[in-house]
Amino acid sequence: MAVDDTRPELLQTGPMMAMIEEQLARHFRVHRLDGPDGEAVLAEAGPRIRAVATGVGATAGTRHRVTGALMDRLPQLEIVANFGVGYDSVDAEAAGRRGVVVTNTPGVLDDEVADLAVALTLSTVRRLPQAERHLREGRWPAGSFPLSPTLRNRSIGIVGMGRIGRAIARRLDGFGRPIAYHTRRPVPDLPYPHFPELIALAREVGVLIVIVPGGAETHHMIDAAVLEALGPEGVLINVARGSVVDEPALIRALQDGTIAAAGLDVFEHEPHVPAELIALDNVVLLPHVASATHVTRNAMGQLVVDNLLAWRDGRPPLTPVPETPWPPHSR
Ligand code: A2R
Repeated sequence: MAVDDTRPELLQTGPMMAMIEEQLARHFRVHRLDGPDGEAVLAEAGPRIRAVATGVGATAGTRHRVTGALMDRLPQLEIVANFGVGYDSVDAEAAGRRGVVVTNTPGVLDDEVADLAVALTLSTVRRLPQAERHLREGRWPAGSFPLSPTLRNRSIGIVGMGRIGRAIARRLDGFGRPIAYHTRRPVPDLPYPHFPELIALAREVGVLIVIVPGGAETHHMIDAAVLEALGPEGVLINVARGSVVDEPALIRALQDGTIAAAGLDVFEHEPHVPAELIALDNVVLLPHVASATHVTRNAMGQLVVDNLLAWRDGRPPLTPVPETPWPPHSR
């Protein structure tokens, strides 16, 4: 390290967008955990690392998760900047105990993810990809595409009513269908009925849209019993995290008609999608693209960098997660 290089040392856990990597390289001395010998990087630079940039989210292998064990190797660590609003690949509780602040990228992707959630809902209920395949495969001259289910006779349940859940509800308001939701605590001043029990909401609605954070609290909250309650006309939409849905139970429910259909942007073991799901005709499958537009991913990337620069300049991080509020003495 050059003697006059005072840039803070930063650990990058995996590949990030070019616009992030360029700025990190300008403002920090970057060490890569995903290089040929991450262990050697940790052993050599770990004691000097003060910041981590991470963003592989749900697709992370265990190696790239920011665990308490990794933080133990980084005794000078002060900040973990996560790309994505979901930060289930960072142990935020462990960070909080060590006085490390974790930041994520909330807000800048709400509308994009909500747009996608609505598109996926309509695609799944109206079977739009299947209809397109009918046309592309030249089957139209031989017969019209079969009539589809509809949103017209359904109420919609939203599981999670945070920033993104509310953006979804605002859009669906325009569809003229009843909306209800499940969270642990009711949201004040919201016009929709709150269901404290998820299973009761599932029983009530024809579409269940899942938009809660991943992690231990929500692991497999959509299980066989919830799917059973959703029923044979029911449609499940998951734009949250794959871990929230018991995927084998969902596959069985789709195969045996326990529910009608599912639209999934996320999976338990991304980027691996079970062959049983791909074989089904009553699913719409997307490769985790809800926030994946140039505009929104750039906004998310800039927020990662801006959080790190704020910390470097001694200003408060812009978007600390609730487990690590700022300033630290408010914890
Ligand atoms: O339960 P509450 O009252 O904290 O409401 C939050 C809800 N939520 C849950 N609902 C039921 N059971 C749980 N165990 C549970 N844990 C959290 O999820 C709140 O209504 C919502 C989360 O809202 P935000 O923190 O504003 O998150 P945002 O920005 O809407 O994103 C949600 C997730 C991300 O974490 C990514 O994994 C995914 O969407 O893309």
